[in-house]
Amino acid sequence: MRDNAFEALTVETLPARLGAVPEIAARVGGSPENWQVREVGDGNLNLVFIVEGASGTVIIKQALPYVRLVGDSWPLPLKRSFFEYNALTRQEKRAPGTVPAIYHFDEAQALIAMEFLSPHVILRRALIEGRQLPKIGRDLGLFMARTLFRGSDLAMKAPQRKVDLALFADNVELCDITENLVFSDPYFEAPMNRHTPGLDPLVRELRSDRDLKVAAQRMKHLFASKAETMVHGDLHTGSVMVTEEDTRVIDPEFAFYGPMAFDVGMLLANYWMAFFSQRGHENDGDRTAMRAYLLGVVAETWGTFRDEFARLWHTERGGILYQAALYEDQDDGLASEQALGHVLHDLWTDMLGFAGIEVHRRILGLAHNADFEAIADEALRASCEAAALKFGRHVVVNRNAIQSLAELARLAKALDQGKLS
Ligand code: SR1
Ligand code: MG
Repeated sequence: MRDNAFEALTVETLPARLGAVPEIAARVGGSPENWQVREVGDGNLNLVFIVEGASGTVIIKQALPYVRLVGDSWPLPLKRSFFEYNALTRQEKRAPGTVPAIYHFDEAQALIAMEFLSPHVILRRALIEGRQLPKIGRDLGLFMARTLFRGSDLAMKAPQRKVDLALFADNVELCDITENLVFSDPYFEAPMNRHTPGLDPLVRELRSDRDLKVAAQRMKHLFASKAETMVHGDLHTGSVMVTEEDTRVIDPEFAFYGPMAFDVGMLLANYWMAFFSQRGHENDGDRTAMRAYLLGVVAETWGTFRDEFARLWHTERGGILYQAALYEDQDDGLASEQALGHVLHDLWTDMLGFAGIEVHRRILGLAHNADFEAIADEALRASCEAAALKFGRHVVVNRNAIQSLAELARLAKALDQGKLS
């Protein structure tokens, strides 16, 4: 630690190593040898410690030089911590109060000390347990509209945005994970893929589905080339912590300049997957109300996102795009509305495309969702996953023709009830 060369923390070494950092020592309090330290990381990539002392509790997140899920055979640069830190600070400015407070960042140690959120739990866990969180639709819709709009050429000054674009362009390896794991691997027999055995016939069908494979690559093309705003980059329900009253977004290490609709599509896909997994969690009671709640959350999230985006369009459109000089300043408000309509329409179709792909990769690729994985009965799990896969296929292939979320809610219910093959 003296020359500050990277060294992974352990429960045993953490107090001595971080006890000397004033921002951490002051928050935790007491003497470091009395700190209670637990490693609780259950994600795919990093170490996460809860450090408790006489005055308080702090989270220490440290990147490892490899993918934790796979091991040191898959190296991954530590700089992802730098991107996470920079994304968190921008998200806090653009959507205050929606991310954990940051106390300290050590780039060489790839370490971020941040607020311990309590009694928050991971949203995915809460949805698996059947908890209905009343605020997530509104909170996450606002979070996305504010961070995505305010990080784009609709709002930022062009020189500042270009500096940020260049900064996040170096997050090459994490983009590469998404480019392969999300957009390509699910559609062929890639070495790291796995799926529930009962899905074999459907998986063969999907992997030989020409329209689907073309649509998936259309979406990958957009992901790789539409450098529109700073996206979170991994906005699934495992990246959200909740209580009944509070919603916080965590883990933006995949942040980069990409398409706005990527975050929205990924989040909605994870709600839909939570919907399709409910049949597998009915041991402790019927989940009909939970299913209705989840479809309501999809609608509320999208509706809030769209309305807040429109509000920002009317009040904060100070960037180089769709300048007021051409529209409102010439008393041509209708032109501004027409342009907004086009932008929202593109967001809608792109959101649907990204959502369908995200559903597929969580069932066919390397990184699965606990929503389905926690279903012990393999035949039941395959049946839930099959309905989700068919839904994902419909959404991505027909994204230009889908008119409403109500239409998709009807489709989701019919597939879930086995009324469509
Ligand atoms: C190898 S990383 C697999 C997945 O975990 C992260 O949370 C991202 O979703 C990534 O795609
Ligand atoms: Mg993560």
